[in-house]
Amino acid sequence: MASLPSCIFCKIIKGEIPSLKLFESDKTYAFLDIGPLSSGHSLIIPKHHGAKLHDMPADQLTEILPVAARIAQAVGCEDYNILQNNGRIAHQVVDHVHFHMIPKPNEAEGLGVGWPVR
Ligand code: DGP
Repeated sequence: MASLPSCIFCKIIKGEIPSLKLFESDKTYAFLDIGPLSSGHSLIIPKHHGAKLHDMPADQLTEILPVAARIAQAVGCEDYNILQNNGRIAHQVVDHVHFHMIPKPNEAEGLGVGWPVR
């Protein structure tokens, strides 16, 4: 499985940086975002390192959305955004493909708050 030693998310996958893990399989890892936009804000990532979505082999992405949906269910949220940024202009900060699952617990935290996301 491709891994980049200098990548912060590869370090999280390997346990070199601590994270609040929500799910792990042979090709997928999910954990709580360090700067949550709402309670339960999670990141779902392929273990295979790729900076942008088009760098990723399709077979490394098959679990991402099912895992995101399972986490949303597990935290009891019906309304949520799935967000995936590619490139600086698109607000990508960490160059390891990741999908945000951002719960929207009530109308007061609607799309007007924190949107577009970093
Ligand atoms: P993006 O802008 O899409 O690249 O979002 C990167 C997200 O990664 C951002 O919401 C904060 C999160 N993040 C960055 N470093 C860490 C870390 O060390 N631990 C955790 N849990 N999240 C991190």
